[in-house]
Amino acid sequence: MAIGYQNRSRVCDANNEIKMKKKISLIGAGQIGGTLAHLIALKELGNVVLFDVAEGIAKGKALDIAQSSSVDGFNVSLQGTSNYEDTKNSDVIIITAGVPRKPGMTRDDLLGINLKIIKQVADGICKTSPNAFVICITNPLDVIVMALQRYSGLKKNKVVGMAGILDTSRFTYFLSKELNISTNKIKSLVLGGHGDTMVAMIKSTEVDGKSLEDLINSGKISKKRLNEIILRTKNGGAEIVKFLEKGSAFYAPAASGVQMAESYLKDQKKTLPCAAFLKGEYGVNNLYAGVPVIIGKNGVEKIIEVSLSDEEKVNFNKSIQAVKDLYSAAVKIDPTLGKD
Ligand code: TXD
Repeated sequence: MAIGYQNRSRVCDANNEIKMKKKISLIGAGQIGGTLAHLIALKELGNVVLFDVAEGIAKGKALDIAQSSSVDGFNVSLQGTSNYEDTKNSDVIIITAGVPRKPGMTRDDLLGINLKIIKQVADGICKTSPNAFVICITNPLDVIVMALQRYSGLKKNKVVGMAGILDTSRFTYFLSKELNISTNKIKSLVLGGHGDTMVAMIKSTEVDGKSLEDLINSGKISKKRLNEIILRTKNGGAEIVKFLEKGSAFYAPAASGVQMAESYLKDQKKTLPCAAFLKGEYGVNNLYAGVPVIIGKNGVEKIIEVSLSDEEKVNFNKSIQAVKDLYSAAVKIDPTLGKD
């Protein structure tokens, strides 16, 4: 009798534990969405609802990950669906719905298709989860996250784009290989638009406490080699698309999205490079672009203005212009995006 009672109370505890957990809805259950679900489950960040128009993909991946819970010992619920009602009252929503690039396609080529998709997603989440922290990953990122905020009407500090963490992580990784040093000894930032004009902030990059400029002056790395690394970072996505042939990068993008969600859910107040809404910071108004932000329980809590060298200012402004140009193309596709 006692054993039965103990088992029953353990089951009740486990169920109550699940009920207490945050709710994270993933809109898009593809390569990144499935990886997000797995990482969130392993970290027990919250209960997962995997949403996709291809309902079978969402249900299959949710069930597959759930079946690994006894192996890895996590206790979260996972559900697959194609019904937005199931995503109701989410604490965090991470959006990857859209089509990825094919070899030879630029991120911008995805604009027309993914703009239509993000409108559907915005309609689906704005009423059911008005207070969620929404992380957008779908490309072309800076314009899609701005369209998402416009279409959904959700608060600007609760709608943010993931790209800078990924770009910075790629730059950091390439630098660590070049200098034969662990990535955790490197502090760097890649800002601006998530495209060919992204800007690696050399001035604010530190390697083992030393500035990159010091390393160049002491011959540890040549300017030419550094420029090659910056170019490889800009082409980081295309390099993987070329290898995969079908689909694009998904492990590092998913890990980057989870870092943002965790900083929000645990109020970690991490400073992370993300696509955030600028209201005059960096001289930019009324546009989403990649800048360092503090993410805590209130969403994007502060935009950090780092000092830029003259060259970085020129390159950052070029990147902002590229985002503005692409947003104008989005407004041509859907004029409602032009209204404040
Ligand atoms: O740093 C970044 N932000 C980028 C973003 C890094 C890598 C990939 N980047 C972009 O993320 C990529 O160019 C795509 O636009 C998205 C998602 O990439 P992923 O590799 O996950 O694409 P998949 O595997 O094709 O998954 C997309 C899913 C797929 O299962 C579709 O059925 C689903 O999106 N989909 C939808 N879900 C919900 N609602 C609608 N309308 C919809 N349309 C498609």
